[in-house]
Amino acid sequence: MLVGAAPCNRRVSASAVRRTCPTSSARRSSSILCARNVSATPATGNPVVVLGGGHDTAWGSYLGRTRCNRLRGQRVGVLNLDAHFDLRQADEPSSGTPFVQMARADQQADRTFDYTVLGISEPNNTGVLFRTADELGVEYLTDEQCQPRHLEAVLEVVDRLVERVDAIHLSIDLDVLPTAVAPGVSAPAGYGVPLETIQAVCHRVARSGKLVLVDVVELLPRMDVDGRTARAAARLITTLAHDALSAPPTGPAGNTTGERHE
Ligand SMILES: [Mn+2]
Repeated sequence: MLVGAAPCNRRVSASAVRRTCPTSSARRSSSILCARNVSATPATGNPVVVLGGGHDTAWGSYLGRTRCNRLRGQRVGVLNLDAHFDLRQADEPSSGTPFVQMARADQQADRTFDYTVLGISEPNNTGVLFRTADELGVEYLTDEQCQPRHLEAVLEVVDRLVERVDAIHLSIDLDVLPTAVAPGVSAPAGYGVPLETIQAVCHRVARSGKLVLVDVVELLPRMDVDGRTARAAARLITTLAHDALSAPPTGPAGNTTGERHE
């Protein structure tokens, strides 16, 4: 199932976009709408794909999945493919805060916050963000550590996550990809993680049978070149849908039907 969120339609400086787009009230209503749609889906066990919008979309996804009966009592791991931690401590929610919001909410609800990020760009995350990540026990690899020559090590991180959780919430921020592949984002990457690595990670997660929720965020169509960012996103979604629906059933969190959906 596909769920859409409010599109990001302005481009100023990268940091400003991440703070201001969309507006706070639009962001709140978008999160509520997204949460309703995600929580209302279903018992089929097939993963829900949420299209952003800014990365604040992930907070709506979180609200939805934490209200979903099928996931009650399940340990859900968050895997974020992103150049940024998005762990900014701020009073106002934004595209820079969704994962710290999840950490706080999990703590309040006595749930484990299990957060892994692949593709961190060291120059684009502050020292405070690295400290916050360490305090929260976040596992991460930098963009340099995610180059295809290190693929085995990257997939080991993914396998460890798959092993310790019941279900996976995958969040894909398209700014994790190199600018040449994904120019249509609010904060294009100067270095980036090649599509080859991201595609391999998507295969591995989807084939685990534990994928329940996917966000694909930060697409900025106005700045895209020949639709290449949208095409890369579409390819990843196709991979995830195909592999997840072909994966063997894994129990209550995963694809319980075991059916192949074309
Ligand atoms: Mn992000």
